[in-house]
Amino acid sequence: MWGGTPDRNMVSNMKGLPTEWDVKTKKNVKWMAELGSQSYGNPVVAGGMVFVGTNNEGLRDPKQPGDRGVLMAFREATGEFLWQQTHEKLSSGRANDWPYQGVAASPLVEGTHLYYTSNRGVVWCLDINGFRDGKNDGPVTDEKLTGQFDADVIWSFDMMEEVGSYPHNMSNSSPVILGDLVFVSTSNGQDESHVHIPSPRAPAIIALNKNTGKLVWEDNSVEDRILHGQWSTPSVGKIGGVDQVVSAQGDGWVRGYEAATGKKLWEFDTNPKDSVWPKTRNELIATPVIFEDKVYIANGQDPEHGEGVGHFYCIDATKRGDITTSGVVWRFDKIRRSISTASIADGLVYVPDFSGFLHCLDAKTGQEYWTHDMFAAVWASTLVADGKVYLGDEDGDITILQAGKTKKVLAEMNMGSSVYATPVPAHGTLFVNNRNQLFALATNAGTK
Ligand SMILES: [Ca+2]
Ligand SMILES: [Ca+2]
Repeated sequence: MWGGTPDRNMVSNMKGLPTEWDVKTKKNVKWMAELGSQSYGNPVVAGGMVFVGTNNEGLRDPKQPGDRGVLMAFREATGEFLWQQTHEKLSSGRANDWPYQGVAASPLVEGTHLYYTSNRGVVWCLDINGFRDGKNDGPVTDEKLTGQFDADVIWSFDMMEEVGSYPHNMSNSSPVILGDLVFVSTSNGQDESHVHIPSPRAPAIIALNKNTGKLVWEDNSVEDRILHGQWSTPSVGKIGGVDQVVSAQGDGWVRGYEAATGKKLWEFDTNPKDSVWPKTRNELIATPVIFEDKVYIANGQDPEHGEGVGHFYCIDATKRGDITTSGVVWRFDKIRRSISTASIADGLVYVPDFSGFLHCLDAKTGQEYWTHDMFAAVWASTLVADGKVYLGDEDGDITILQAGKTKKVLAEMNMGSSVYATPVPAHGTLFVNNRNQLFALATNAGTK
């Protein structure tokens, strides 16, 4: 899943990941697969396959032409294309489904079931083995396309139809699961006027039964106070002994819910009370990270709004009610607007901002140890693994730094086009997608 684990902490205990490669000479490049022309989601590796969202400019199937969102599946060992599911764009256009942006969510795989949100605001549950297992898995068995390259649908839930959400520009939530429930954000937001909220009664977050796709609970604490869109994705973890879903919402508040029931436990405003949208008041696009009873998150804005002031918080999520004051463990105000999710490892927080600065902070106090300037906008998040910090940027560079209180840049490799995704480790291989290609990188792979 996005972040690897339900707490979304971008940290892995994997060893032996590659620290150098060259996509031109193919050094340490195990394989490369062509995607569409824009890819904002992250690869997810499970069941011997790699899954990634993109658009349809790669046109794998001429019978499914035009601008579409696409989820593709590849064989993990070889990069062989296995199957895809495509989604035509919504007829409402950029208001709900921005041209060429494709499937922007990262999927989640549990066993043989894969869950993701399409560009049309539909939550899908698919069989990762598609029709290659010789079986059309249900309840949905009326798929029009049932070839070996097509997707086997188990169920789907249309958030626009079922809970009345009106996604602003794009639906992008990456699901998270606890027990029988799958949680997603609806992306409900403003219309293109940037004044009206067509569906103020639609929830910001929903819980579906993972087996049936039926709605179990929903919450719309945000009501008509959405600043813009809702593009954060929820996290799950045990906090103070309680299983919580943590959701960063369109009014700039983070909310914690009892996972099983949807009962709201706490809420936290990430904006100073005197801040003014859009100059100083921010939305929340980063994913909240749950670590040792705390929630870590940066606020920021849609990349189209450019750079600006931001805030990063460590929140005590064992508190209840409005914990905007009582729940602040520390805050860090030198960060700029950020859409990146933090990594917390060995007492340190690594979090980049959209202005291109990677910050290393003390997880307990928020003290800053160092900042690294990537010299390019950062949409992605850090991966910490094997004592190293990996981070990609809009110039297409992946920088590898030494993890720890002392800054040391170890390597920088260019991927050929913008990297909006976060490097994903699996079985000693690093999976990285740029805008249009998916790479499997491993030491001693490739031609040199
Ligand atoms: Ca099947
Ligand atoms: Ca089916």
